[in-house]
Amino acid sequence: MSAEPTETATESSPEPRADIAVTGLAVMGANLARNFARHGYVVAVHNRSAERTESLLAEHGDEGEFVGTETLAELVAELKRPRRVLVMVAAGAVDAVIAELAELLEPGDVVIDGGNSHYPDTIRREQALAERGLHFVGVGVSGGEDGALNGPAIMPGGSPASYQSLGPMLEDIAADFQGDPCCAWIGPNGAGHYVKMVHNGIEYADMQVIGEAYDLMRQVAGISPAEQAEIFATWNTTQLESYLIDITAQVLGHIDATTGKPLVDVIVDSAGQKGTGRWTAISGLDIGSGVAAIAESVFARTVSSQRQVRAQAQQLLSAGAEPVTIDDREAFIDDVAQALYASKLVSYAQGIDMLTTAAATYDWPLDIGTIASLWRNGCIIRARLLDEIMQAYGGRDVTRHPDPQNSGAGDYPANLLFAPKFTEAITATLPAWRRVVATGVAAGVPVPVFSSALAWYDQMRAERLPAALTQGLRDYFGAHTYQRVDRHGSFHTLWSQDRSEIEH
Ligand code: NBP
Repeated sequence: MSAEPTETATESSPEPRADIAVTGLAVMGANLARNFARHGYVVAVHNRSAERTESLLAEHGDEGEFVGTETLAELVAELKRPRRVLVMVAAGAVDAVIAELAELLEPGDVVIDGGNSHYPDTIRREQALAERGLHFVGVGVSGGEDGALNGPAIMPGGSPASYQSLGPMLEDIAADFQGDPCCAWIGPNGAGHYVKMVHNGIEYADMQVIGEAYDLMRQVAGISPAEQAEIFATWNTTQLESYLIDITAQVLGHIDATTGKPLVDVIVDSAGQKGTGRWTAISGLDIGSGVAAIAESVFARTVSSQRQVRAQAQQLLSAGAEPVTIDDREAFIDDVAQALYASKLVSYAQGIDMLTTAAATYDWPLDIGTIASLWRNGCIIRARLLDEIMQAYGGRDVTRHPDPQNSGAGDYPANLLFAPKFTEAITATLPAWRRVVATGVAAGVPVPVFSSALAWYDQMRAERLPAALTQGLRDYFGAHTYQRVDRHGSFHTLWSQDRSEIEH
């Protein structure tokens, strides 16, 4: 769209003319505002401190039509009806900003929270605003700074009615994959933020398994970061092809200008986290979905950040491991690639299990095929695999909203690994996957997610689990009862008496 002069609030036109407003102009808000403007929308912008508004207008005002404002009241006054206000402020400020906006808006208007809010907050906020006749849309946005500007993956929750008004705009600014926008209505209230949270949980696991592959190749086979940059670049032409594998090649190949060492060697080995991985693990426990590999990847970051106690452990705790030698380097590299792929598949299988379990828990009509389609581009976990997952779950159909209480039925595989393509794919990795985990254990190189994913796989396929013994123990100390394989009912053994069995 042609550049037009920007205006300040004091010069604003009498008729509201902005299509959308953005408040909160830090990196994400400013880039989303620019993205809307570049797509021809008139964008009213506001930030608590005016400097950010001024610099957005000064540096990027020619990219489209912006209307700068200094207060939320001015911002709202610039908007055409129904008013749509995108809130992109830090998590702690969301409630206060929404409360102020709610006083300024009218029934039918739409408040959009595009930050990484926790889904219970989104459920609460949606309910509170609905009571005032306002639509509240919790939107998951993935793709970081670059995605926000050039096309993120967008996961909107909220009412279907709000999507009618807002959806086309979001689809315009989203990334696309072969013509499909990476944006579709996810489900009511907190569904969009929930799906974004699970996306982030998978992202944690994805990054951790990449780290474990790197660490094994480095520590066991002595493969340098520069050599690994080549290996990861090659992997990016295989079934592992993904954004994260691509940028791994770039980070590993980068040399620190100050020291001349690989950059990865001068970065402190303590990983940060902002909470979405932790929320994913907690939600998995809350709703009863076994997301052990995802949770393990969150714990791996936590352990990495315990630097003081790690320093002590390095002094006090030995490996007790024999040196492991790798006779066939190429075969080892190939094994690691297989283990990486298998662990990644398990992470996705666990993430999808969370979605189907959450659908039933919160009564959200989540469509896995469509959700996978949104993750094919724009977001951090974009990967070749996502297109295949989408196909395994019936392809993309934005009109399909499965019965939340029965979303494992019909054409859906009850687990990702039950889709024939993935059953076959994971089966092919098994010998290599087991060798790699065994090598890590033997060498004392930690592989928490490779091994957790394999343990999950073996638990799922096991004919008998030691849970039977657990139940026996629970009955012994707590009279918790157990069920029998040969009869219906609940039973208790009178452990402290004659050890006869009674039925409860
Ligand atoms: P930040 O999360 O860093 O928040 C900064 C913004 O919040 C500024 O506009 C700031 O205004 C505003 N703000 C604060 Br702090 N306190 C406020 C208050 N009391 N009232 C009004 N405004 C207030 O911004 P971000 O990194 O752009 O992220 C925005 C959201 O998007 C977050 O929820 C984040 O988790 C999410 N997200 C970020 C990424 C990413 O890659 N960064 C990706 C996906 C999602 P000020 O300028 O006056 O201080």
